[in-house]
Amino acid sequence: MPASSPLVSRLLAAATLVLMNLTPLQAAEPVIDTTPVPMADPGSRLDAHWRDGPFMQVFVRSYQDSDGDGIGDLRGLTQRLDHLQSLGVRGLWLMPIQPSQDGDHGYAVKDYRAIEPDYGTLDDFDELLRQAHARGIGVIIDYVINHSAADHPLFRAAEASPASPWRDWYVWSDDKPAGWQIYGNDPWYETDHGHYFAGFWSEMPDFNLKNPAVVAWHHDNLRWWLNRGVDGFRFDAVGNLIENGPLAWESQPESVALMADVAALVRRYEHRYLVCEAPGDPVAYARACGAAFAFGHNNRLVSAAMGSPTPLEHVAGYFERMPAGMATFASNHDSFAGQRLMDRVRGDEAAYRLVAATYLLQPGTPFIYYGEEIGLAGGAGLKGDPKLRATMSWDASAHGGFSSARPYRAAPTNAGTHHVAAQQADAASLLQHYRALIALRNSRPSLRHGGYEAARADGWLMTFQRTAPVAHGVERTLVVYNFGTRKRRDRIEALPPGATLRPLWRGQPPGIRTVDRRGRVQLDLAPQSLQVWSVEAGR
Ligand SMILES: [Ca+2]
Ligand SMILES: [Ca+2]
Repeated sequence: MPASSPLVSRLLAAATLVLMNLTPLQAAEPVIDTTPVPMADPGSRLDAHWRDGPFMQVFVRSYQDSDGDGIGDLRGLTQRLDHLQSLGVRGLWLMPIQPSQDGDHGYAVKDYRAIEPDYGTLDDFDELLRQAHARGIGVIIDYVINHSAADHPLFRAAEASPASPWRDWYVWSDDKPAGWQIYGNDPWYETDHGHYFAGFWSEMPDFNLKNPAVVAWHHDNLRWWLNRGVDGFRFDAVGNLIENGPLAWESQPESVALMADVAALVRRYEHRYLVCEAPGDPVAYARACGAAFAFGHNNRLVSAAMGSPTPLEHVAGYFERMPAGMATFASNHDSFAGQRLMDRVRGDEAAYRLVAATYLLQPGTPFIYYGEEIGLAGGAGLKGDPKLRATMSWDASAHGGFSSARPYRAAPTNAGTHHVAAQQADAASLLQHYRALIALRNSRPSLRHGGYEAARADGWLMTFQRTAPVAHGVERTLVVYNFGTRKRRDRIEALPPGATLRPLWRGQPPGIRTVDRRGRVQLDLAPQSLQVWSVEAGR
């Protein structure tokens, strides 16, 4: 528009100035909804014990494609719930299901209250919840509180102008701060207006969790999902929430306190569950969150199964030191936690079975990684984390039953021989081993959530007892492993004198044993084997 006079020109300039000043604010208004979300618990259809597990960790993108685009989705997962139910799984952990910038793992979240379009819709999610609950299975979802995607409208607004009302939702510095190194990288990234902090990836800027408005908004997001009926959360990277300096960024007291507040929020809802990922300090976060992953235990367990007796002492002693709420696992979606179990044991299925039998019968809440129950190896031709996140293998058809189309990612190297259909038909398969272990665990309160006593490792022998109060007294279970490759005869001690032992595990010799008056019994153990006994008081 041409200016016809100096006055009009000045007026236009003034109007433009007003518009320029307003633009950031006007643009900021619709960026996100900050209306408080009050608690409205729909209740729980699950009994309180669903939280004892075991859980199955599912990467939706690689689990089951329902619409022929080669990408796993929520409807596909819903179609596979019968498999999970028949396995005895009581909970699912879904890696992030919100729209993401990465278009893969999902940890770069673009919208905290929506579903990744590749995965389906909120209606699909509600249906998954209904169908899972009808099978006695709870569903927890990943929640990424530490950072958003750089493409999140909040960060784009914060980045656009230091005057943005969202600027303080992220971590900024005019000059590049010195001395920072996180996982080998400088976490400060330059923009046209200062440097922002991103601990994991330049495209995942850290939220400023010292800003109470940010924390309040995350609490609203959590209530939004809980009000919808989700059964809880797996919290990502909780050791990295609040940074106090280049030498004080991991597991700061403020981060632990922040998670204790989240745990209190989740606890107000019926039968919900929260588990935290904190490899640097699992114990502190197990106390704050109620549960945290047992990083380290997985590695020692694998080492023991692969022939190192020293770690076996640590495996036996773990739950004498650690809270019972530790979430145990053999492997997960991150390569820093190790390769898929089949690759770690280099195809030794006897070792594999021992690892499963240990973490499924010890205390803690077990998390099985999808495909672990059929012994899937890493993805063919893949490296790094994608190798651990290959497609699920259901049957012998063209794409393993995962999809009718070419899958977005390669199948596991052993998908041809390791799939659900084949193992379903084979009584001696790994799948039946998992099913039997889980059935045993689910059938006995002492194994599901009981105490841990008389743990001992002696060379290749490991033994412990589990106890729980039941209607008729105390249920006691004796568990004995021979991790060695030779048979052995061992005297197990610290049992109730005169007790009767009844066999519970399908692979052990039949017959009843009697504990002597000093509380001892002699057992013959096959190589790389497990025995589980019901210990019943003598008369
Ligand atoms: Ca699909
Ligand atoms: Ca942080």
